[in-house]
Amino acid sequence: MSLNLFCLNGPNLNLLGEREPEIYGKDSLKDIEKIASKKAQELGAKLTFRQSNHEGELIDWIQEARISASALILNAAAYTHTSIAIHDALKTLEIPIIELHLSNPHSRESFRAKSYIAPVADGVIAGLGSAGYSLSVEAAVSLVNKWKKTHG
Ligand code: CA2
Repeated sequence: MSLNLFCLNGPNLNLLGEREPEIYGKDSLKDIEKIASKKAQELGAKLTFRQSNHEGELIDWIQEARISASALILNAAAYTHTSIAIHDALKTLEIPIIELHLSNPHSRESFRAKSYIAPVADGVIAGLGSAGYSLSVEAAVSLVNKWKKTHG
């Protein structure tokens, strides 16, 4: 199994399933990890799935992805809208990057319309709830295979 996908999750996503189910759904992050890992396995990939409430830890993992990952799926949560440091870290990657959100930030408060991730992402999946995680695994595998075809 040569494809290693990183899926990194930002602050407060450890609370999924416990609060605000009307916005983020009923699944816990552990449930989501199980479903997305199964999808990755079906597609011949491994999924490294992590969550942190700390910006610096997320940046350390993004730097680790430079060396160890074939693609990065990132739900940076509120850091999406604030973090130039995460933007800068993502710019150093030469692998496909997918920005992911459970909700659709554009249909919510205006401060969520700004994303520091989108300008450095290959694609964005938002508003599809926990299904977005499996869809982003499919998209990541497809982008890696496309990249391999063009770069040999
Ligand atoms: O929709 C998404 O996935 C978000 O990235 C979630 C972030 C939010 O700041 C972004 O605008 C959109 C918030 C994650 C908070 O997660 C919670 C989960 C359960 C209960 C409370 C918060």
